[in-house]
Amino acid sequence: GPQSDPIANKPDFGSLEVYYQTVHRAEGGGYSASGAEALVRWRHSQRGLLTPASFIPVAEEGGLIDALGFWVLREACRAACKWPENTFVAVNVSPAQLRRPNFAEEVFAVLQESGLPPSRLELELTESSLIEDNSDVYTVLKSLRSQGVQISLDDFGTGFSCLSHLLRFDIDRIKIDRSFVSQLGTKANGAAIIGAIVALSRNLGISTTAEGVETEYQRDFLAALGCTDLQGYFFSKPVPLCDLDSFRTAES
Ligand code: G
Ligand code: G
Ligand code: MN
Ligand code: NA
Repeated sequence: GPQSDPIANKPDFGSLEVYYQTVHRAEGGGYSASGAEALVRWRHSQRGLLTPASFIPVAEEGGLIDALGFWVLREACRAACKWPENTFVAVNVSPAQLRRPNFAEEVFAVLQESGLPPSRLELELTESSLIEDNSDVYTVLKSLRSQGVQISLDDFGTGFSCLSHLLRFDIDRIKIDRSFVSQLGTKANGAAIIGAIVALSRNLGISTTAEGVETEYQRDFLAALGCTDLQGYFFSKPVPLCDLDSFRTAES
């Protein structure tokens, strides 16, 4: 059934790979990497490297998303253990995963096994995870945060009733959707909306990551607004772990 051990029932994930896209923070005149987001890929023998849009919905419908999600989580935690201590790894979580009553305990087990401190893990939820008025989800999030796991709201501004989610759930970070960032420098609306989200977040004590930063203009504009972190092709595309140069230490 859906509540059985997702790891024991793990299908063969041999052709899945985790890519990482760095997240950057203004520091001492530069922009150093503060963390990275794990983004799953499927290396298909005939069709090449597939992005999640082509297989995540299938995994969700076929009941494989729990197993896939835990596989990505484990890979990401193991990888992040070798990065500098002040960095985080962000992992995307599907709504179905969050509906598992034991989800928090399962995450703690992966953290313990990998040795990654909970505060270095950030779980990215979409607003659709929070839409159903589900007290289990509330309990799961509370439990995760009580151990120091960070919770972020992905694609912020594109879903429904986002402000009521901020009222009901304690969130550590908002990820500003790239549709707003892409308007910077071309349309006034994007700047106004991002300014409002950043101001709101600061007042609530929530961090912000702007996604889809592609130009120097966008970087400078977002930094001036007080956006906490920046992510996008301007800094780096998602890359395989072996190409993640930002976190490489002298010995590795
Ligand atoms: O990787 P890409 O750059 O194409 O990402 C597309 C979408 O796939 C994003 O919305 C991202 O949140 C989602 N995604 C990427 N990796 C994972 C994953 O491991 N689990 C889930 N549930 N979604 C993921
Ligand atoms: O989880 P999320 O929905 O935020 O997924 C991030 C998606 O955004 C991935 O598909 C990733 O490849 C993509 N992405 C990351 N940076 C950029 C960027 O600067 N521009 C564009 N167009 N897409 C980006
Ligand atoms: Mn994401
Ligand atoms: Na996003």
